Amino acid sequence: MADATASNFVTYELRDEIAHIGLNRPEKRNAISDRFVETIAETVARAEDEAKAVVLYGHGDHFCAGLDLAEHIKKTPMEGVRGSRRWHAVFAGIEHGTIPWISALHGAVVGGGLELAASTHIRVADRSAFFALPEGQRGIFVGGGGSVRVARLAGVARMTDMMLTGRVATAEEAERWNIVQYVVDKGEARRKAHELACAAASNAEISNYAVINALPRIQDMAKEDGLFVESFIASFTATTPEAEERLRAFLDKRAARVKAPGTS
Ligand code: 1HE
Repeated sequence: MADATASNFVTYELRDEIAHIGLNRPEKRNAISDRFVETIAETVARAEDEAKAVVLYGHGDHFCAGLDLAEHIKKTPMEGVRGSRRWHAVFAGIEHGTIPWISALHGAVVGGGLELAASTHIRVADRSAFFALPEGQRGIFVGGGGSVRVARLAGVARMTDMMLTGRVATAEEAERWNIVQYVVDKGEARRKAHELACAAASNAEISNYAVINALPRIQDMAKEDGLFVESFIASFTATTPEAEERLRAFLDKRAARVKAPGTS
């Protein structure tokens, strides 16, 4: 059953070992305040304890309108730095945790909402989703990791265009720009995200950990360093008892084969 946290900013529900985490401030379009960030942090910790994967979605008509601008208006420069560093820490707990996160996006995926989505590992958008970085229009800059994560997904040129001109991308454009990996019909994003989360949750935990932690780090390494690290991770994962059992299951014809698309 859905279970709202103390502050009600986030709902939490465990389905088939998949945590469904809902941003729950629809009257403010799920804009993220300081308390809201702390609630997300608590929920990240709970999911890490209980779930094998997470689906992150927004209640109401939008995924997330980003930073709570009403709260931000009164901040000193140092409060702004601390706030941004806190977002970094909480979002890093998602990106570099131990389980995969799939975001299900609809409506506005804007500013800090896009930064939050960028810290998840797979993004599914329905056709109502739209993507923007209106920080320049608000007189501010990305502070939730966007200059690192969104720039790595979409490229600096796309991000610069979005930030300088206020360009708003459709779900289809966001897929072409590598911001999202799947586009589905309106209302279908959470169902698709759950299906993907179940697929990811059926992998060996250590492989998932390696995928979500090693790939982004290796991408930042020099080629030879990346290859060196890859060998160690490959050898470590392949020599676990779970890998031995999974490899044996395949050879004994007890495990599913890879199927060509469109075949059953
Ligand atoms: C908010 C916020 C918010 C809505 N902070 N209160 N983000 C933005 O610049 C996006 C600002 N929001 C919008 O452009 C629109 O609200 C939406 C396109 C997301 C949705 O439009 P709509 O017509 O459905 O809703 P609305 O009527 O604009 O907003 C409903 C209420 O939510 C309204 O409050 P009310 O008291 O008048 O009912 C809005 O003020 C409130 N609301 N968005 C506070 N963001 C770590 S750095 C990250 C930097 C950023 O994220 S910058 C981008 C901020």
